[in-house]
Amino acid sequence: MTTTTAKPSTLNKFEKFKAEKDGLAVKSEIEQFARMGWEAMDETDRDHRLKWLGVFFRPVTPGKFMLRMRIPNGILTSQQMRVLAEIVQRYGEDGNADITTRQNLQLRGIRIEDIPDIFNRFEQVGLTSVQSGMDNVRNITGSPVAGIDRDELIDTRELVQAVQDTITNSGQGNPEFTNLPRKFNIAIAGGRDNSVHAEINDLAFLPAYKEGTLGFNVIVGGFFSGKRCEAAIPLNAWVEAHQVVELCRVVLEIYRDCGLRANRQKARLMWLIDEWGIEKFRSEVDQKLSYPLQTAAPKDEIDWEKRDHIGVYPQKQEGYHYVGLHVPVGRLFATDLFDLARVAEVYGSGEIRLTVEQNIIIPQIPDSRLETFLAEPLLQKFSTQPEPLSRALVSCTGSQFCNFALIETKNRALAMIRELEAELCVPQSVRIHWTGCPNSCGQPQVADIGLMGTKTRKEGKTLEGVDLYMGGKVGKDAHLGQCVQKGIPCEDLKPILRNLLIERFGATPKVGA
Ligand code: SRM
Ligand code: SF4
Repeated sequence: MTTTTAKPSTLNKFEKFKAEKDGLAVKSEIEQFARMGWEAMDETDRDHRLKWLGVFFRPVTPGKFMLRMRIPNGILTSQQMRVLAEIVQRYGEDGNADITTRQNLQLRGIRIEDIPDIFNRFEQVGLTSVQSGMDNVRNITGSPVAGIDRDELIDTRELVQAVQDTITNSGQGNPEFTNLPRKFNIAIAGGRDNSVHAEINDLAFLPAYKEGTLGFNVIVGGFFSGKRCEAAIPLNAWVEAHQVVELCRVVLEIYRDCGLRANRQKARLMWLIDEWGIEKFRSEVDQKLSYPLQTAAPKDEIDWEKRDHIGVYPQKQEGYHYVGLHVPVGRLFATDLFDLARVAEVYGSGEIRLTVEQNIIIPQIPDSRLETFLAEPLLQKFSTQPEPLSRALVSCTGSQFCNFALIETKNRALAMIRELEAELCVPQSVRIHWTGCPNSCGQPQVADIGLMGTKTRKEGKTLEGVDLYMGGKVGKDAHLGQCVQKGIPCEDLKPILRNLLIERFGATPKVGA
C-alpha cells in the first residue's frame, strides 16, 4: 500500500523488515508459532511483527509476553472483562493487567502457546488486540463519560468505534493501515474538559459550534518522543460528526503515502507537517476528501478545567450515577478484574470504563443501589475518595517490564506518594506523572509535576534519577510542561517534591510528621 520510493539499501531496519513481510502477515502463522514456542521463532517475527497483533515480546521477562488490547473509547463489558480475568488468572503470579494512559488494557504473563486460544476467546466476545503496537494507530480515546455526562456536547462512543472499525477492518486487521511510517494517535473529545488530552495526539477532534451546528475543530501533529515533544496545532478545519471517519482515513492515507520514513526519530506526522507547512498539508487533505473542508470554527468548546471522574456523579439519565474508582497506578490483578466484572453487573449495566488517568468508571448505577455499591469491599482497594496526591498519580510501566526504562516507576511512584501523604496535608490534588524514559508514555509534560526517568551520577556512582518537569496544563488552555531540573537522583527526590508541594501547591506539614 505504501508508496515509499527509497531503495531497499537505504531503508532503515524497520522499513526493511516491513517491506519484506507486512507485520499483519503473522496473523496466519500464529498456530505455528504457538507450536514451535518463543525460543524457536524467527526473531523479527517474535520481537517486532507480533506487535501488529498486539503481542509484545518482553526482553525483561522472556517467554512471558504482554498483550496490548484495543478498547475503543475505553469501554468494555463485564463479559469481556471476565474473559480477560480468566486469561490473566491462568498465569498466576506472572499475570496482571495495567490500565494504560490511552484508556486501554495491557495483559501480562501471556505465553505464546496460548495465543491462538486467547484470540478465539477474544473473537467470541468482540475483543481485539490487532494493530495496537508498532507502526499502527493506537487505541482511539474518547470521552470516558460519553453518553452519561450531564454536560456532554457530543457522544463519542459510536464515532470512536467507527474509526477503529475502519482502521482495523472491524478487528480483523486492515493491511491498508498496517504500514504507517510510525505510530499514530487519534483522540475524540466530546465534553467541555478535554478528558482525552487531545493536544498530545497526532490527530484530534475538539467539540466546536459553527453557525449553530455542533461539530469538531481538528488539530494535528501532537506527539511526544525522546527527541522532540509538540502539542498539536490547528488544521484550520471544522467537520461534522459524520465526516470524522473519512477525515481520519484521508489523513492516515496521506501520512502513509507521504510521511517521512528515512529516520524513525523524525517520522511522526508533525515532521511531515514541518516539511510541507500546515497550509499545504491542509490542502492535500481537502483535495482527497469527498466533501469540501470547512475552515475552523472561531473557538472550541473546551472551557472547563479537566475532571478526573473519581467519585460519585449523577448521570444525564435521571436516577442513575456513575462512580469513578481510583486504581493505584492502573495495576489490576485477576481477582480485581473478576470483581470489577461482578460489581458492574450487580450494580450497573455490566459496563466498565477506563480513563487516561489509569482509573475505572462504573456507570449506570441506579440511585437505589448506590449505597450498597459504595459499601462493597472492592472500594477499600479502589477508592472513590483517595488522598489528593494518590488521586492524580499516573505512571508508565517502567523497568519491571519495559526494556527502554531507565528507572523503576510504578512501585517507586506509589511508595513515594504514600510517604509524602504521611507527612503532608495537601489541599488539592496535584497531578504527578512518572515516566521511565524520554519516550514519555507516562506523559510527564501534561502533569503539574512530571518525573522522567534518567541515569544520573552521584559520588562517582551511576544512579536511577529523574528530570523534573513542571507546568503542564490540561483541560481549558492546555499546554505542555517544561523540564526545569535535570538528573535528580531518585534517592534525593522526596525532599525536593516535599518542598515543591509546600511552596507551589499549598501543602502543610502534618503535626508530628
Ligand atoms: Fe508508549 C513505546 C508503554 C502510551 C510514547 N510504550 C512503548 C513500549 C511499547 C516500548 C516497549 O516495547 O517496551 C512500552 C511497552 C512497555 C510495557 O511493557 O508496558 C510502552 N505507552 C506504554 C503504556 C503502556 C504506558 C502506560 O503505562 O500507560 C501506554 C500504552 C498506551 C496504549 O494503550 O496504547 C503508552 N506511549 C504512550 C504515550 C501516551 C499517549 O499516547 O498519550 C506516548 C506519548 C505520546 C505519543 O506517542 O506521541 C508514548 N511509547 C512512546 C514512544 C515514543 C514515540 C516516538 O514517536 O518516538 C515509544 C517508543 C517507540 O515507539 O519507538 C513507546
Ligand atoms: Fe517504557 Fe519508557 Fe514508555 Fe515508560 S516511558 S513504558 S519506560 S518506553
